[in-house]
Parts: sequence; structure tokens; C-alpha cells
Amino acid sequence: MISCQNLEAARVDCDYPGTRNTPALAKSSSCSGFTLIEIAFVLVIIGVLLGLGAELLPMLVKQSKLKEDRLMVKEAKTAIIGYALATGRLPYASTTINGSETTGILNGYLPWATLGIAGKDAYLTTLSYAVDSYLTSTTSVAQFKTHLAELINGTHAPDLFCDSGSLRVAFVVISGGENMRLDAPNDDNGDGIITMIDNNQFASPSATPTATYNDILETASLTYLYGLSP
Ligand SMILES: [Ca+2]
Ligand SMILES: [Ca+2]
Repeated sequence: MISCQNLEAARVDCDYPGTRNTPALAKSSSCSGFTLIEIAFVLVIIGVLLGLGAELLPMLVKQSKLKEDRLMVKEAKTAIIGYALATGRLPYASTTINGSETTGILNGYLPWATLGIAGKDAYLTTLSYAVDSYLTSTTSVAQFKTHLAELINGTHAPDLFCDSGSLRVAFVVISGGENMRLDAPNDDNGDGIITMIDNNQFASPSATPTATYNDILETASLTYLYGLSP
């Protein structure tokens, strides 16, 4: 171990070889060595910074994943709307994760292969999807718009609702989020997926994550889709 006295002597030798007995000269020197106290101080600072990094990194990764997931669900919504405006109908859901729509199925997995998009979310779980039955069998954009109008004015009863029933929607696309499974109120019977057994009442697209809900949901309201239809 280097004592303070020895270190000071070393510092004097550093700038003025052969002048060990001239401390006054040493004090006015520009010697750039560190004392043990200075080194200890720097080590403490580095330790604190490493500790902060270890705490912040997982949080930043989590936030980044959530942001990526929201973007992927939004992109799926855009693809679904594009499909409707191109074909005059919304696709049925898929009963499996293979992404092909299954005729007659209204709740299940996103028919991502039919849409021509990637079907997994940022957590590598297949997206879920539900659709109003009255918008799946139309054969033109004009008829699709007529059916939207009938759902809006009540001529035909709508199937799907968000936000405790206050929002009538044409479809929902949902990521299970960080826990990789759908939560209530999207999944009512707790099997982690949406089927006809669940009650077609979904969360608000603006629902914030809680201890029991971390799904990411996007939807198109009937009026929004009506406004987009030419
Ligand atoms: Ca979830
Ligand atoms: Ca379910």
C-alpha cells in the first residue's frame, strides 16, 4: 500500500528528480497523479452510475417493447381497414394461429395471412381479432357502407362494443401484451383467447395498463369506418 507520505514524495520526484527535499517546489508543480482519496471518489461515482444503469435498463427495454407493440397493433388495424376498402368486407377471424380466415368465425386470431401481414405482436404472440358479423358478408364497398349505416342507425343490431358498451365498433385487434395472454374484459372466461363464449364487450382502446390488464387494443368505430368509406 502506498502511504500519503510516500505518494507525495513520488509526486515531487515526478516533476523534480533529485529535489526530494524541496516540498515548496512540489506544491507549485503540475504533477497529474491521483491520490488514493481521488481514486476512491471516482470508484464510488462509477459504482453509483452502474447501479443506476442496472435499474434503468430493464425499464427502458420494457418501455421500448410496449411502444413497439402499440405500433404493431396500429399497423394491423390499418391493414384490416385497407382490406375492407379494397374488398368491400371485413375478414372473418382465424380459428388457429396460421392466420387464414375461417368462414363464419367472428372471434379468434387475426387472419394475418389473409391480410398479408405479420401476425405476431412485439412479444411474439399471435394477435387476436373479433368482427361484427354484418360486415363480413358484403360484396362491395357500397354495400359495406350501407351495412355500416344500418348498424349506426339501429336498423340492424351491432355485435361488438368497447369501453363498457359505450363504443360500437366494426372490429377489434388485440395484443395480449407483456403477459402474452388476453385479460378481462377482453377475455371473460379466462382461457386467454377470445371466442364466441366471451361476451363481445371489449376494453377501451385508451385503457391504461393496470396490475391485471396489460392488453393493447385497437379498434375502428362504426362511424369512423363509415366516414372512411367512399
Ligand atoms: Ca394481457
Ligand atoms: Ca375466452
